[in-house]
Amino acid sequence: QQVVISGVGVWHPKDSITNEELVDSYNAYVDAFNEENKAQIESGDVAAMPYSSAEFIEKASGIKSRYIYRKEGALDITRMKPKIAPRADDELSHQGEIAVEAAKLALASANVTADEIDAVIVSCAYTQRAYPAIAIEVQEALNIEGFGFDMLVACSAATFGMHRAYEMLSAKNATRVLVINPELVSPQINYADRDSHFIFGDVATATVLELAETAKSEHVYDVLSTKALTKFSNNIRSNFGYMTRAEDVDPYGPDKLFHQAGRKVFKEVCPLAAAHIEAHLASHDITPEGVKRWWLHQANINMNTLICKRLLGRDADRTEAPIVLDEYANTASAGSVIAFGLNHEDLVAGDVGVLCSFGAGYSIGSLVIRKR
Ligand code: CO8
Repeated sequence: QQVVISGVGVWHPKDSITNEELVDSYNAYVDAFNEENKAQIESGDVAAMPYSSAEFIEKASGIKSRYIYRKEGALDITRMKPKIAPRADDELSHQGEIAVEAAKLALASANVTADEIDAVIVSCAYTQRAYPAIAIEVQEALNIEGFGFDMLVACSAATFGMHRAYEMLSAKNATRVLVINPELVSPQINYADRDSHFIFGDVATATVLELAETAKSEHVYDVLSTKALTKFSNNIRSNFGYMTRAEDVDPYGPDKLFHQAGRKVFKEVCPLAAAHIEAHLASHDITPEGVKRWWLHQANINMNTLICKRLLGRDADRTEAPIVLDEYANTASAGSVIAFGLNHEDLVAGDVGVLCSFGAGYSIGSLVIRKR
């Protein structure tokens, strides 16, 4: 029973923010903060905030721009967060809406209709509520019979979601699975923190997995196997959660938003990811040289360069290891799916590729796939 990926969809909001726009807003915020706290800064009681720089951002990360679901508010120095109007219980939620957009694209790519799906997994870094599951809401919106559930695995949510789909299909618990990654991350970004204000963008991706015998699309990929690894680390963390109310702490404090020790993450995750991928390929007697395409997690261009160099002993070119960071930034778990979605149609039968995520948790998830 060969499990395949038969469709992929990438949806992004229409609004985006360039590095220059982001830095202009952040630096204006810094000026206002430093002016307001002038006396305490001079007495040494408060540290002056430093400026951010568009050149630093591009050099350190490869990011030039990012999409944002609601641009209004995010660059307003009196607000520093997007302004998202709440929706009533009987309206489609924001995250449900972007999940449906990506799902429709993936269904079209797989050449199937929603009534041919019988399981929905919504897997991403955050869900906007605990219940009812966003997946069940999407299931209802698309009129899908069967079952759905949500999963959270931060950066590896998309690959781990595909892993679960692979297992459900192998176990015959489902016949066609829709895995959706509505990465609506902008509400969790601390736009007043220069270390992280530039990192993330909003996007939604989706994939369709099924058995080879039912696949109808033009581009079908056999999933040779899946491999996962997790190792606990506090180096990427958000303490936002339902306990906040009972803890009587500031629900908007910086520790409630995304924060990280970026250097440590870089140093620790790169070797882990390279070793993981090498071992996964070796289990199929495939060497890195035998891989036609690397759809890697998109957190930082220098991480991808280093990981490819470790694997190949040389630099990978942009065709072999596509980078989408310049346009999309880090989109949590969706990065490797965007890279795959935008860069796979030229592969020919027999070409092998690796989809791999790595990041918060730490978590690493890979799929070795081969064009049918
Ligand atoms: N502008 C100017 N200077 C800056 C800025 C800035 N914006 N930011 C930092 N600097 C300064 C620093 O203060 C430092 O100054 P000094 O040398 O005086 O101390 C100097 O620049 C160098 O700083 P770093 O050493 O931190 O710079 P790096 O070259 O390491 O780059 C990165 C920083 C880009 C953060 C890099 O370390 C990195 O990308 N690391 C890997 C991070 C990573 O993979 N993170 C995973 C993210 S988690 C994820 O993908 C999903 C999580 C869930 C989603 C959350 C959504 C909100």
